[in-house]
Amino acid sequence: MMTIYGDVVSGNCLKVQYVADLLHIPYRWQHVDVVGGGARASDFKALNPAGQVPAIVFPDGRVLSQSNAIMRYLAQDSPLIPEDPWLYAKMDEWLFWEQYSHETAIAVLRFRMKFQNQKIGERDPLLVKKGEKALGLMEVHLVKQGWFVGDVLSLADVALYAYTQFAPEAGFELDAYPAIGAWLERVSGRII
Ligand SMILES: N[C@@H](CCC(=O)N[C@@H](CS)C(=O)NCC(=O)O)C(=O)O
Repeated sequence: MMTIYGDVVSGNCLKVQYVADLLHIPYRWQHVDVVGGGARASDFKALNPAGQVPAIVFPDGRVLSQSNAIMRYLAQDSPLIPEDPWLYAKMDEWLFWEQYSHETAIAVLRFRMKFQNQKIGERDPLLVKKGEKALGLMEVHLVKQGWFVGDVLSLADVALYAYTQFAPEAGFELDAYPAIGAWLERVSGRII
């Protein structure tokens, strides 16, 4: 059985948990205390030199990190990855966008507010702008279609759900994004 090293406070770790649960892949969960610096401890860095969770370890000792790489590996040949090459590429488009334009703003602001007691008025304005831009782009897309790729739940939805669900903890009012609100409910109905 594989072991997921992670912390449920981390959206990146939740992505891996959601996919494993959705696909009924058995796993052992090994808690790593992210806020307490557990991912930087030398025993964990011996597994993942990047010092970040999530990471998964297979029974034969192979280790894989990076949430989206893990999701793609676990979900291969499953309905969470489109068979059509174009839709597959569009899914990847969202996954790469999520890592650079979405996760880096919303997750960072949330971490500072939730775990480092940063107040809403102290948020980095550039990150606020980046987060608003990301949510705005998602809203425009979701007004037109119910899921990010094609007409079914895919890894693009799982990846984007992970931190969008926590956007209010990063100081973003989701009332301003009704299509995102409806999509969050649709996704949570499938993965929780
Ligand atoms: N791009 C990576 C980001 C991983 C990441 O930033 N992990 C955070 C938790 S969400 C972490 O382990 N931080 C530990 C630290 O900075 O000490 C992924 O998607 O897995």
